[in-house]
Amino acid sequence: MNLHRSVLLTALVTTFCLAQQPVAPPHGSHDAATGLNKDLIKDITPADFLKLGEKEKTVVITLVAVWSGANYGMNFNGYSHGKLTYAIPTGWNVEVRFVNPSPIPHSAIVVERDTTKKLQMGEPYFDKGSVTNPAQGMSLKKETFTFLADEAGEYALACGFPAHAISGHWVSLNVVDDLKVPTIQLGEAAEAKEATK
Ligand SMILES: [Cu+2]
Repeated sequence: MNLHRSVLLTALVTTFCLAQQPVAPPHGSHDAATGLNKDLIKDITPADFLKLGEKEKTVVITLVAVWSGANYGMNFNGYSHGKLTYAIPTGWNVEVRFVNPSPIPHSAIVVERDTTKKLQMGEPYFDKGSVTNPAQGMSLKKETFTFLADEAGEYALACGFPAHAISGHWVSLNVVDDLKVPTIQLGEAAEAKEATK
């Protein structure tokens, strides 16, 4: 190979390599390995998973998809297969702040517990009990929805993206008569903790 060709080849290889570099996002909080936009969750701690709302009989649930790598990212707040349990008194308003910091689409929808065994979640059990388009999912985004938990029963906060719930992408939601304060139980062995402001 003559010098000319060698220099040209080096230049081509260099250009190719530079083209393969990930483009830096404007805020530098984008994790190149996972694609997570950590800006979306930087202020969220486990204390935010359940909080009392400002108004009477309102509660705020923060539900983060891909909180960790658990269950291949198909978790909410780090838990899958119903192993995080929310209990809400019947007749309370529930505000769900759903966040998906990952580029993989996920969503959130309230369904009856048994529905999580299906491939498709269908319509939310309670009126307005899901993000806008749960079957389509959303990535690198957040959306809040509020519903009235007006019927006691065993439900799930599930991912509505096809086949995610059956793969474990759901947590438990119980609507309970005669309960005074909403509670959260992080894991089957843990004690249920009452919501505070
Ligand atoms: Cu999902």
